[in-house]
Amino acid sequence: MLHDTMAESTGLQLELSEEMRMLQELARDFARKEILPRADEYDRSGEWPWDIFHKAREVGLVNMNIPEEYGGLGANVLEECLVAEELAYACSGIQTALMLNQLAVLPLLLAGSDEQKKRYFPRLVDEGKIMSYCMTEPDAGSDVAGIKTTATRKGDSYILNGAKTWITDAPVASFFTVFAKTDPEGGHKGMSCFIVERDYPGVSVSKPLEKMGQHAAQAAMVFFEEVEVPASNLVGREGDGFMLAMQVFDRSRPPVAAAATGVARRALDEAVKYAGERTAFGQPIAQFQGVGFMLADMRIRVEAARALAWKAAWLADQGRRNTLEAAIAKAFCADAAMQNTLDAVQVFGGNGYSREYPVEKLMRDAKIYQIYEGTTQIQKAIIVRELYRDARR
Ligand code: CS8
Ligand code: FAD
Repeated sequence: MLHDTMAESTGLQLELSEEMRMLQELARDFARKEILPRADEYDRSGEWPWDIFHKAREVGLVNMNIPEEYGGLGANVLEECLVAEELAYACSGIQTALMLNQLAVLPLLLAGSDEQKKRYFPRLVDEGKIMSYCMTEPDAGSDVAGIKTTATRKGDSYILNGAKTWITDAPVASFFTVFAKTDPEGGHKGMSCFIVERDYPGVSVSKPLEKMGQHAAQAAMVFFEEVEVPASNLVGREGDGFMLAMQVFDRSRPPVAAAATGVARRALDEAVKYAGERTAFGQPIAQFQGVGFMLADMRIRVEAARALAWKAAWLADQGRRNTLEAAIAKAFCADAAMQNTLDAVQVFGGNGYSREYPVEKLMRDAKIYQIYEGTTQIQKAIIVRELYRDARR
């Protein structure tokens, strides 16, 4: 029998509530006033944007998904998307640095105990501390089940040994959510998640890794050498770490897709402005069909990207499984950001290649969307897997 891939079609609610519109406007206003004017400075210095982070904390634009009872906003995934797009429009490096806590706390939100939430959330919200998400290792990125870091039970503790790499915000983090093997032979059921404090003996962090773009979002290696972690820091049940990580990605990929949409939209706006003003052969270059059609394609991508990100988020907020839609959104939005920024550089001609103009930074920043939070190839692998999962049911 032919498998009908539309059988799971779920409908769509596109209207934002009044509260959501206000949140979107707050984020847009903050991005234009506080981030946009500083983006070039942070791109050049590569410093972590503490001052912007604290201002964002004051207006409630960080730690958004932490429940209100712990001082957060209790935001849902769609609300995170609205903010991510606006902040990334101004600078996706600063946006990534600021919103990383919202990825790192997801394991606690999904599987943490009340005691863990009470112990850590106030330190993020009230004290402005940073938490990083430690999955990737030097020898295992796409292959989550292939990580090598171990956590061996010893009395009331676990002893962690291993190395993580490309950990965003690690240079400034006080806490880490760390995935490690509690049963190295256990395959997908041999992994668990832990909260590790930077001050625990045996934890060390490298200096920031040098990278192509998103310079404000520092990333580093994190090392665990005979680190004693109290058993009370196990998040969820032993052996549930792989599935927990997958559930985290279902919620974290839509906001990443939305951030990529913000970059795609910024590239469009810069290109539209420039192509309307720059003249060649006696007319604005936008009037050449070769340029105008590029602008039209960029607009199409922004529109489609946002719709996909929002749909993936909305499904998560309905408590429905969105693995397929999150992967579709992440893959499409990342490619949209990359193509739009490439096209923006093209529209700017020689000036597009200059650091004096904003679009070369956008192009450098955009590339990471095809890599982090699961590469574009991995999103496609998930889409194929989900197609056949549906068919099996
Ligand atoms: O390994 C998985 C994967 O997701 N890899 C990508 C890794 C990744 O995304 N890393 C990102 C690190 S964090 C980061 O980059 C942060 S960047 C900064 C962000 C800034 C934010 C502000 C995989 C490739 C998808 C799967 O691996 P496999 O080992 O091949 O496992 P499978 O066989 O596919 O799955 C095993 C079983 O688990 C079930 N499964 C998988 N996913 C899900 C979800 N929900 C429910 N169940 C799931 N999402 C799957 O169906 C399999 O079940 P079976 O019953 O065994 O068939
Ligand atoms: P690999 O897995 O070695 O992949 C190499 C290439 O092979 C890729 O093109 C990939 O698509 C392809 N490939 C691999 N497997 C398959 C397959 N099955 N099918 C088809 N193609 C495949 N990780 C964290 O845990 N926390 C963070 O905060 C974090 N932040 C990051 C920030 C930056 C700036 C960067 C660069 C990375 C960050 N990462 C983070 C890591 C990121 O998630 C990984 O780099 C990514 O998942 C890819 O893993 P890898 O680099 O090991 O590449």
